[in-house]
Amino acid sequence: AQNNSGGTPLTLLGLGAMGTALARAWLAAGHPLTVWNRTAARTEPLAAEGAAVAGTAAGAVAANGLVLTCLLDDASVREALADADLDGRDLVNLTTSTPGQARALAEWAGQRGARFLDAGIMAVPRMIGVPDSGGYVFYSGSRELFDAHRDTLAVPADTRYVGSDPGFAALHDVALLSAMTGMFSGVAHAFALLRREEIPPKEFAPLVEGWLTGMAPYVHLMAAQLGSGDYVTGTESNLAMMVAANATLLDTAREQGVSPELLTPYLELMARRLADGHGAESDTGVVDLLLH
Ligand code: FVH
Repeated sequence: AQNNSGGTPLTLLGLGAMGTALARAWLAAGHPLTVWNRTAARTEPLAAEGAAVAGTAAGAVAANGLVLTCLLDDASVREALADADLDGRDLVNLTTSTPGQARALAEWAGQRGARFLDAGIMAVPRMIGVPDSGGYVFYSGSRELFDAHRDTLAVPADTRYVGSDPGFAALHDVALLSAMTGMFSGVAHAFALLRREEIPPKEFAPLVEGWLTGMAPYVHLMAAQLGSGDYVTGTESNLAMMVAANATLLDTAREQGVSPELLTPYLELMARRLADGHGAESDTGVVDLLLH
């Protein structure tokens, strides 16, 4: 049984995997919590743990000044809030969105009299409410709202405020998710290369982890080069060498009967940059090739 005295009361719309983890963290920290979920059965375990259950999203919004949404996507947030009176509310959207969707939602909420923060959760449910799990949440939008509720927002995971532009939390979130997607596409290719050999994936996995961890600090060289516009200084592995080595990556994929489709987009951009006369640079210039 949780102690729900003393904490800021709040409302949470959405009790999926992430919403349920968030709800449990706030209940455990003593925050009176009102919940709503489209499928009512999902509220039952939370009710047993002390949450108040609202029958409608509008009713849940009416219950507390601080309202958080953790729903599937932007469309579900719009649908859930359609009939709610947001006047005087502090609305925090923890749903993964695009920067444009977050900015539009901020404008919509502002027109209805609410202060607004958008958020991007950099954690999976098991990390929520666990100190030092490494999880955190990006926030952007109303600084006043963030400052007023900073302690409450910090209950499920650490907070990082990234600016008054309500699109910036989503932008940081999606940029990190995109980096992760690229990483896992490389990992999938690596496992495929070994798939038909008698090399146990379990033995290879620590090598992948160690190699990626060792290479990760390279992002700081890229950042420094993007900042200075000088893509040569600090370069240890130049594009001319890397493009030559890329042929070996493709030949190995062919030998192992593995499709190169996860690798070729990046390798083609490196080759284009080399063809444009940047052989002495690192591959930082690929960033510029991506801009329309
Ligand atoms: N789970 C994760 O690992 C990631 C970690 C990073 C952040 N994401 C984002 O968090 C949002 C919620 O994710 P989730 O894991 O809770 O997602 P589900 O378990 O699929 O639950 C979805 C909830 O959304 C409700 N819902 C869906 N459509 C509607 C709608 N049209 N109107 C109202 N509610 C809707 C759904 O309700 P129900 O199906 O139970 O009736 C769930 O409550 C998400 O943005 C992730 O990208 C999670």
